Amino acid sequence: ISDISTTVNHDKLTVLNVTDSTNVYVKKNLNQMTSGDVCLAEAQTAGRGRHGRTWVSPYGAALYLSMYWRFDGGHQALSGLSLAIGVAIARTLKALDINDVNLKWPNDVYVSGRKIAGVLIEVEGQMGSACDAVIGIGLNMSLPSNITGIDQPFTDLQNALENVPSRNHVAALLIDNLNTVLDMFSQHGLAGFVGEWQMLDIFSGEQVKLLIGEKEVHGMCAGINDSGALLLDLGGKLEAFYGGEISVRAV
Ligand code: BT5
Repeated sequence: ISDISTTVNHDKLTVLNVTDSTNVYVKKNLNQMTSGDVCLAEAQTAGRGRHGRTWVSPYGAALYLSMYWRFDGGHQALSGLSLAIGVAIARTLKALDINDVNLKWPNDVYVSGRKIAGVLIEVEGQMGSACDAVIGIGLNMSLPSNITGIDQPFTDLQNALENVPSRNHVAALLIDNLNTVLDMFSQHGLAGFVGEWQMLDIFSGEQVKLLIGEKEVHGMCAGINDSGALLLDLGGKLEAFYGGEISVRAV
């Protein structure tokens, strides 16, 4: 199978057969990209998660998608972007009639308590000036039953639905939702998505522990703010926690 690149109404769609990572492909071709351009692949040999983790990417079993978007406001214009992208993925799953969809701060998408999709956003550009964002999404469709290497509960569309829609259909829905969300996010930031995100929050109102490096903080999940920080109720006092190397666990 050969790689294909097509451009319709300025939207470029590149479909690769096997690549290391669709995010890497977009980053290598930044100077040919305009906002909304997409790269898809059948398989990734070095699919990446955050903080050097691996995204298991078997052939033909999932969507491996990266969208390019240019932000004029510099890095601070991107705060909360991964949460807005989570909303775009949740809308896509709901449009496919999957109801038990949840988001976990900052970037995981769950169906019936199992991870179905992840988001990796990589940003290039100087502080303070316009920057280039590569928004990578892995969305499991029909993973092989003997799959190994995923060290947490996971699922795919095949598990969640009786009739699995075509990958093209899912890709088109996702790309449409991403464009809608990114158009609004570029103008108004995360504010317009906070309510929807909180409705989907897997830990809403629950006691959790945050692991911040060596430190642990216990509190009750109280949603997010307009910058995308996680709000924890620490016994009557709300505290905001910003991204980086923080993970949230149930207690
Ligand atoms: C993520 O990282 O969830 C971001 C994943 C982004 C993948 C896309 S695919 C297209 C684009 N190109 C890339 O190279 N990457 C992006 P993180 O939150 O660090 O989660 C990683 C963890 O998820 C792993 O440590 C495993 O526990 C789990 N995991 C790995 N592969 C998985 C899969 N296929 N399905 C569900 N969970 C998986």
